[in-house]
Amino acid sequence: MKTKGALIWDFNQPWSIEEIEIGDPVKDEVKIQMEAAGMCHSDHHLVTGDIPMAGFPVLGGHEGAGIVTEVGPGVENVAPGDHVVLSFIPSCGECPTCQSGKRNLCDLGALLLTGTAVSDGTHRVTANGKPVIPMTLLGTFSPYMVVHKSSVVKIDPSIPFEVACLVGCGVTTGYGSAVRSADVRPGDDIAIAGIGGVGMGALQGALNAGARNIFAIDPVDWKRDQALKFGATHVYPDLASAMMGVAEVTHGKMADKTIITTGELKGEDIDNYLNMTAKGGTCVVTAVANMMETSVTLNLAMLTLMQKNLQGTIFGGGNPHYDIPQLLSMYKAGRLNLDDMVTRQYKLEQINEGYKDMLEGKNIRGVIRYTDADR
Ligand code: CXF
Ligand code: ZN
Repeated sequence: MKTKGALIWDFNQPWSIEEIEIGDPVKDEVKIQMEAAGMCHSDHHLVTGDIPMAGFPVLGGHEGAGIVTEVGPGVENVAPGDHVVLSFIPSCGECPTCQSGKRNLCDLGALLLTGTAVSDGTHRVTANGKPVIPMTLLGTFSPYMVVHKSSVVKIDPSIPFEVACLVGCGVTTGYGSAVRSADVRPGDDIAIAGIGGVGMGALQGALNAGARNIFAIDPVDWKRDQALKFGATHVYPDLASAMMGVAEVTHGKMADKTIITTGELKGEDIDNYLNMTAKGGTCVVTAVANMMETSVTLNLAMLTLMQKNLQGTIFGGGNPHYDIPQLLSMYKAGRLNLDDMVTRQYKLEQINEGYKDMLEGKNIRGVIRYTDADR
């Protein structure tokens, strides 16, 4: 079918809304009418080239929620009419890694940046006959998608789409960074750097896990106010002031766990984050740096002598097929505030405005809300 999508054709160019063609679902594929798509910082990483996809044009978007309209043969996890969230990481449940329990590290993840369909290795999306690379095998910046069943998670239909889409990446990544990767324990002091969709997910994870102090670091005044509203105990505009504040509050112990959820990460910052972390503590690296960056500033002796852990994480170390419905059930039970994380809603045509707002720190999360007028 012909539809439209937000594409980028080269680095550092604006998103361009253009006609695209999406193939019908083949074996193991699901067609979805999209209702909402979250604007995560990682889509902007495609624009800057920090995360390069296999080529151009790229169809953006990896946070989304919608309604299944059609399924190909072999699809049993969802049926037409089901409400679903797209997981930015596929999780097949069958590969050796999934079988070992590491569902966020599914072997299908190898295809994440290639743009070729899991089912048959071809391109499901084209523009003027040219293959289009959908972000993380999805491409939620289009009112319709055809994707592999391993990226599709059925949800409770009573959840509004504009909040449901957040658990396809940001919230689940942040929440899991706290409760799984950092293993926040009751009474822990937690530092979180970067208060966007991921950071606010981490903050809520730390809160629910029983953190004592939550130190939120963000240069934007309004985001620090939001962090306090969501349960942070102390806020700081930058690393230097946070270092002094955390030292004072913890009497020099520092944060048991530090979680880095900034939009951009530099190798030279790592030592500062480890200095903010207590001896025996864990620094969780959730933020994504430029893929070519290999240099890190790190006092190796202190890493050893203070017995610190430096822990990378993707999708919060969780299982999309478990965590997505679980977090939405917590939202429904009033234990997870997703409503206040959706700062603004946009039309697909306003995507560049949405990303400008994100870069200016105006949004915790901006969400594209599709209507019939988009289709
Ligand atoms: C990213 C991680 C790197 C690949 C693209 C998606 N995660 C979420 O924003
Ligand atoms: Zn994301």
